[in-house]
Amino acid sequence: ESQQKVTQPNITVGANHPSYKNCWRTDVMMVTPWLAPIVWDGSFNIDILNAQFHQRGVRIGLTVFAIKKYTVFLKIFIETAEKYFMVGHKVCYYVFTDRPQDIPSFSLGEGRTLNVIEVTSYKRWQDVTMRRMQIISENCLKRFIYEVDYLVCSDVDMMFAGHHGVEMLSDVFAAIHPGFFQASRKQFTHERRPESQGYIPEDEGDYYYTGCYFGGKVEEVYKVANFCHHAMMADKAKNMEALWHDESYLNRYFLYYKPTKLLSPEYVWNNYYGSPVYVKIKRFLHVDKDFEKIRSN
Ligand code: 2GW
Ligand code: MN
Repeated sequence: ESQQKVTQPNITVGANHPSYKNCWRTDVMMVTPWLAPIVWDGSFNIDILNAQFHQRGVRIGLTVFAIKKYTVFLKIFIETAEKYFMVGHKVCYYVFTDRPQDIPSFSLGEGRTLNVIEVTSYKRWQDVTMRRMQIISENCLKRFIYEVDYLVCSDVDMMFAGHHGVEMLSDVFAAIHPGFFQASRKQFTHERRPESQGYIPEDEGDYYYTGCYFGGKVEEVYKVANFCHHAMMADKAKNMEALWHDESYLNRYFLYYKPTKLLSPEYVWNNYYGSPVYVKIKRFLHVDKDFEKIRSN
């Protein structure tokens, strides 16, 4: 691939909006080639967006799975979500767990509710993480469609550390994996076996998206989750599993059904990747986990 020299645009033409200065950056890509915005700090005016979403009375669901020992992550997840996630909007948490008795009670802000939904666990951890897609898709039809407008689907071993507001929302959105936002296409860890339903050819792939945070309108999330679940089942029938499990199938989906908005790695940071200058704010962090302890049965 030829190295393209990116020239920094100087935005002066047509920049009439009084607050445009706080809504444009020239050091990072702010829009995909298919014209989906990439959300970075300094790319939006939250007051304008909040007014728009309040006008529509938008309801937002946040799904999270806490199966087996992963229930320990829930406290910090919910407590930090109360501080940073969609503050001032209507929020429904959906906690899927096999241990409802281990879910503590939380004091929630106004307009926010938490629903605990019991699900069965799976023996293999790969199935625990992958089956989330099946459960999400089923609940889209059964429940979410009646209760919320947008859904955000997250890993539980995370903590909110900065604003996550309605700027994220769009028909269907994905987050750029923090380990790959500066990587070239050939470095993306997509599934490369053509026999797999997660297959992405070497010369395709737009970004490497993380499996730990995605969302959109309920009907769009249904399509994402339903595709991923069926792709997994088709592979399973052939005794296959994509390299990064649900994340691989998610990347495959987004290659051919492109997200309408992308979240910059600010929205899913991992301190393992340090502090690059582009990342002005780390809004969401992977919590360190003792792998041995937390992943043993
Ligand atoms: C247990 C053993 C090994 C791996 C996962 C689990 C496990 C996961 C579990 O016992 N209980 C549980 O509730 N989970 C859920 O699955 C939980 O919500 C957790 O956040 C999610 C994904 O597992 P996690 O966070 O351990 O995997 P990561 O952080 O390495 O996740 C990335 O890769 C995964 C696929 O391998 C997924 O795509 C995930 O979305 C990615 O962030
Ligand atoms: Mn995780």
